[in-house]
Amino acid sequence: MNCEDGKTYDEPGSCPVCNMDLEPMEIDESASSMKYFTQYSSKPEQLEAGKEAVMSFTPKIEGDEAAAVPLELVHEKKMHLILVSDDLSWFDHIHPEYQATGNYDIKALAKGASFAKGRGLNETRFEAGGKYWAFADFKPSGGLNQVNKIELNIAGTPAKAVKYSQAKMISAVDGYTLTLETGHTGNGLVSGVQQHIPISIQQGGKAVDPASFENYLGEKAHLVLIEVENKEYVHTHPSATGGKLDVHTTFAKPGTYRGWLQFQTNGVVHTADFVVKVAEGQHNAEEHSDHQGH
Ligand SMILES: [Cu+2]
Repeated sequence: MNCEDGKTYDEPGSCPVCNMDLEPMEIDESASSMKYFTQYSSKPEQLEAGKEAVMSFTPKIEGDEAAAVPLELVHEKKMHLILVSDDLSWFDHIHPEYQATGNYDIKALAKGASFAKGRGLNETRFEAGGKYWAFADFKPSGGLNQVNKIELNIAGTPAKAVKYSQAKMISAVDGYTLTLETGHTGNGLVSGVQQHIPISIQQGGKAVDPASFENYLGEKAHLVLIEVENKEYVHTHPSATGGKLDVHTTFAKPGTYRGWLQFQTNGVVHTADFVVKVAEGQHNAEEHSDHQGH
């Protein structure tokens, strides 16, 4: 089953909190049984902080590596690439550009070089050395959505690692204050069961209805969550309902997740960041409807 945000759920029905219907998925059986991976290469081979490079990501089929893998447009792009530093203090969401050679390329810019057109869609910059992760998010034609995690090692002086232990449910960005409201579930977020997180938005002390947001890549908002230890990845699209954003997602594993919510107003993309704690769930769907506090 999947909900309109494209996330998959084990059970049919609707969300017990906001009653959003979960729709059955249409999948091409042969394409969905294939195993995909993303081949990665770069020029130069060793990336270096603050130095220019071209990085190539190529979707491949396991056992049939020579085959071309056509991708479907998902949220206006064929491939979404999430880049994070290993400590998850740094985040970028860009869109590799298709090349005639079959790979999808991004450019790492040199220190001081300016991004094309304010912020190039396929450009990033590694300011510090160290370990990074790339998540290539794409959907082969007729197949299931894929997320391939690729480790990147950047030469150069590393930044001081940030440790995330405390939850951060309120985020201020560009004059907006966003609050993740998980109080209604009583005991916070748990793994293994679909969770509903309403997000309220304020600007200058007044509530802002996310329905007024411009569409950014076909959605009112995009939320990426990555677990700090195992780098478990969740990409979801909150819907704008009743003056708030509604996140519906299932965390496969418990842990501490960093979250980045992106939305657009007046032509500018804003990124609000969060830290979310997810406790080990009982894998019991009944728990979700428990509105009792402690
Ligand atoms: Cu994207």
